[in-house]
Amino acid sequence: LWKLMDTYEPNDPESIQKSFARHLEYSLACTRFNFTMEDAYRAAGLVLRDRLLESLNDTNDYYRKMDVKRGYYLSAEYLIGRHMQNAIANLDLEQPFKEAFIGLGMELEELFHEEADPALGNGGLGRLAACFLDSMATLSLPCWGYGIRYSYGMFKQEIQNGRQVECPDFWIGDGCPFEIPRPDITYPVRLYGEVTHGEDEKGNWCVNWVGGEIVQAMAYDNPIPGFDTYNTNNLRLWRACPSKEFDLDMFSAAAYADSVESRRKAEDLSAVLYPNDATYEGKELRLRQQYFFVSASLQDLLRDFIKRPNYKWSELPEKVAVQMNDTHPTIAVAEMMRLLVDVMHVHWEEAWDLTTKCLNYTNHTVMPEALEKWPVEMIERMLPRHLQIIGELNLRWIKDLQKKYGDHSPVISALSIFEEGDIKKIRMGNLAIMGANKVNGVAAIHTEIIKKETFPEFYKYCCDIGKPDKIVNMTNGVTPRRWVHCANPALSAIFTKYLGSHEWLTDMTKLKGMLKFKEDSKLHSEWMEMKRECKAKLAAFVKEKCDLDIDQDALIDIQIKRIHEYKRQLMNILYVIHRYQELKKKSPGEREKTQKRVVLIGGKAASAYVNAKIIIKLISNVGKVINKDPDTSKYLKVAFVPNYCVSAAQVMIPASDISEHISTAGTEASGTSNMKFVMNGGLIVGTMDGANIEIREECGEDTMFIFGCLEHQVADIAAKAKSGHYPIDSRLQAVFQAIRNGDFSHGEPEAQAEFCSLVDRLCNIQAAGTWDGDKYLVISDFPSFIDAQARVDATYADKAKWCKLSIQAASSMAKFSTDRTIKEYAEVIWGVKPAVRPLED
Ligand code: DL6
Repeated sequence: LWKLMDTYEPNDPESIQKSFARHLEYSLACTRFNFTMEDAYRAAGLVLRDRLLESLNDTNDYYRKMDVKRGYYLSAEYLIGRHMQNAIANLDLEQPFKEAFIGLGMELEELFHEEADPALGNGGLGRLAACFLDSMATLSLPCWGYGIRYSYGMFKQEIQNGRQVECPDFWIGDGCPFEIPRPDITYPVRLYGEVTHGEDEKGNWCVNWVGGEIVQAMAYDNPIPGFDTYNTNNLRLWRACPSKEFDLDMFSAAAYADSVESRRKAEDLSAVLYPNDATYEGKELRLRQQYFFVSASLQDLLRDFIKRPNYKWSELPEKVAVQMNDTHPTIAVAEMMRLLVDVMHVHWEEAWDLTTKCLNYTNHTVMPEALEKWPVEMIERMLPRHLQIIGELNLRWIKDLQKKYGDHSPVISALSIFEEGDIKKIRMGNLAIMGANKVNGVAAIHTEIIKKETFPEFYKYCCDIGKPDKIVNMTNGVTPRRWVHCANPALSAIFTKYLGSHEWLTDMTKLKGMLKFKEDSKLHSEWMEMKRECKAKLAAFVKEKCDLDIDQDALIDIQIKRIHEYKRQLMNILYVIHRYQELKKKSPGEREKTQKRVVLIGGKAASAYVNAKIIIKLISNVGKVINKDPDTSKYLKVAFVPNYCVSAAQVMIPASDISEHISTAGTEASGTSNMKFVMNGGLIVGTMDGANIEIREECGEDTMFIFGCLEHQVADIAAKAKSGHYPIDSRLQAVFQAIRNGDFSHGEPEAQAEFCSLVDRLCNIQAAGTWDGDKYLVISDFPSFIDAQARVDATYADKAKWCKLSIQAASSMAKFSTDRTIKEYAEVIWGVKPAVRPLED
């Protein structure tokens, strides 16, 4: 068999063509003479899959042979984006694939556009997980991702009459050519039922969780190839299937239909991604999803562990490290205990020792509403054994704390896993920090906030037991393969040309070598040409999506991210209105002298987030007025770009001159699009928040237009806002007035009422005694935001200076490659080492 298989050359264009023709005919049942572009994409996907599968299998064999320690990333979300272009680049198949398809009369680019954009995540957290997978593979680390194969990913956003409409995204439609269904890898996952006590077959006392319903988790593997390595890792996603056993007695009974219905319901478990990010929904289905994928993943990794020859439980932490991505998978603490104690019969104390050495937890947000809490009653019904385990763990935890701090210390109620109240709840954040070996934040400022505000009592406890480094910082990053090389081939070519090799793609410190050319006029003209090329692509994209013509010579100003009040898209659009008002005041001659700008804003709002949806409507309506005004439209355009997603980002980011990262100081944990923009030579208008701070440190103060209050000033300003001593800048007053006058309402009474409600809220007009005012300090930061934008215009006027800053910033981004981030996770948290697969294996 081996000899037969060995007859094709993975990177020979002719082999690629033959394999393409074979897949067209025999896998897809098309003919060579009659197929669509979509068929061609699928067949090309299968050609690629063959190569990926080989590499995945060989890599797994190698990891097994070397008996390496493995890392497992547990995440409810992976915002993967399109796979084909990235996989071709990472497998170093760009040239042969190009040649092969040109030979067949097709452009590879066209095939890429046929691919669905898998959006199995909401935003930053899910996209980070996808970048992490790319870096794990590139660093040849034996690490896998585990998650859920949602049939419906993040909704598709349509904009109808300026408003967001959510449409289902059935991304797997006719199947995804890259994934590998594994009907041979399934695990039962029990839900509900009851706990009984009894004796096992050896007569030992044991606990049995029985009854309820059993769902099968079936694996779907998604190979993740590394760049410049022969290693290919795996993203294993679980799909919920009905339990295999079918109760034959029911065939004749009336309950038959019910039985079929309940089997169908099992499939609903992995049907849909919850479209919320900074808040969570206490919905039972969501907890079921979380437990479902956590249980399957832990069963899978433990099965792999016990397959190792002569395994000993005491060696588990030497062989396994697990990362829990936010609170979503943190039921893993209790499930790991259940599997070790109830199923593997490890003693409780040893099981706890192993659990706390293997598991780690990342916090991704300072928004307290995102730290999940589940009603005890719900856990009791759905996971009765887990409630017992959590109860026992909490008892021991509290005893330990009482010994340290006395019986009635407030530390105890703060750190207890249970929250008292009308509805008693389980705090998943507390369960995670108690059960984790390391807890990390995602940017320096965020990690300090975790210590100071999110988990202050826990940090104190860590210090008191002499382990302050239980909380560590792991500043986020992004993969330069997708976000520079694939998204911006022209820039990638410049770097490779000036640096003499593409080594920078795996070692971004090499980009420092560009700094000596930052004033070189030849590089300047190539750099500007690169930006022009990107802007031309953007212009075509905006025309298609928004039916708007944009001036490619204008300054391109972009804000793309989830719509949220703390991210302050509202402040951005208020500024656009202000700019419009200033333009209107000018004479035609004066207007000629102003900097032309195109402002693009995009992002999805959680479907139940009313204010975020009103902000989208306001942006759309402002666009309708400004873009049509003959006095100003030459100088200022604004559009809301619908359905922001990974593939849209790949077009928009490379074209930006500036991008907006303007969250209130202390609210954005890190941000990662800020990194993508700067890597592509865009400069940032930003607050001293999240990773902006570290980007500024790396790139130089002159490359960033910083404004707004600092994190330590926020509390005082908010107190003033609450008390009513909160002056409003006259320029902002004028903007509010225009909104109140209905200048952007298009005579729609509903929009008028909604826009006024936004303004009233900022102005602190309160409803029935509750303060729900300018929580995110838009009013306070607005004047300095105007100043920052003026500095942008002035700097942009000097093209050589701008170009120099752009080169300087893009060349100083080494720290923000996920290769650096993942290396730190591997060294500091996981203790996982690279296992580089040699080719002959
Ligand atoms: O860590 C990745 C990313 C950060 O860059 C963003 O600042 C943060 O908002 C985001 N968090 C989420 C949802 N959080 N929760 N839960 O996406 O994580």
